[in-house]
Amino acid sequence: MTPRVALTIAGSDSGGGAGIQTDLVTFAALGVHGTSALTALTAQNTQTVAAVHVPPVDFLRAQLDAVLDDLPVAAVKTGMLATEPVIRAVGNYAAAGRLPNLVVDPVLVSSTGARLLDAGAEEAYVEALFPHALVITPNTREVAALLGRPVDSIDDAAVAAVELGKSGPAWVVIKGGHLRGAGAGDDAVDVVVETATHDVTILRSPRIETRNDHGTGCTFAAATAALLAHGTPVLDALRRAKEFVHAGLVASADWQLGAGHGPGSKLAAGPHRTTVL
Ligand code: PXL
Repeated sequence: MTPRVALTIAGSDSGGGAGIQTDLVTFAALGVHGTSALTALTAQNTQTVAAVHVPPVDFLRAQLDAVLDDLPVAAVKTGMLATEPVIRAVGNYAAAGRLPNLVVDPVLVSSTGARLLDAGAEEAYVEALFPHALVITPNTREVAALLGRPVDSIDDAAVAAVELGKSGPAWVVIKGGHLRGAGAGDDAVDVVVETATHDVTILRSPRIETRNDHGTGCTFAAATAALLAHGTPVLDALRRAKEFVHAGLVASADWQLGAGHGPGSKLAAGPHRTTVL
């Protein structure tokens, strides 16, 4: 049997909590062969991002060509894109139709608060990448940066999702993990809007109190891409991706790794626990 193939275009997190490392583990846990194109390398642990190195954009293109010219990539996830030229380069591949089932996680800051994107590059996302995305998955802080206003409630998120949909993605998911109260209660609430219909779906899972939340956004987007690579319809893929993240957070809630935001598990759910085919 030939495995389905997914591609992550993202940065390396040396601490293994987020980024490429998380994406590849998530792909494997969901029964997908993982390929990768590295946009940036971070020197990072659970407490801090000490340094960032961005290889030349030509080298990113070489990685993308090597993967896409040879392997049957069925879904793609983008994570940390670091600079405006990187966002625009990836946008060109998407515009050429080379990045199928594209899930864009517009990573702006790490959970430790370090900026992972050049100032001003938000505009490049809206102009060059969102128009070609099947799904975009900003969190509320990223939406605030993209739209220039805060998102404080589920209603705010639904309105913001419709607005972001105007830039072109077929689906907008606003991850409301940081929303407290305001209809969220004790749940971690995500707001999903299908751009064509404006249909709103609320995804809920019980909030897990843990400091091991590093990389949950990456895991959600990577799991969505893996499930799309299996041919799962978008809304099902999003629901199962959220369950996958939740199962990981439960499994690793008490882990003692590092002194800061520890990584969450990506192996608590997988083909043996969730039906993906
Ligand atoms: O969680 C966002 C993220 C994505 N990619 C890389 C990261 C982080 C957060 O730290 O380091 C490489």
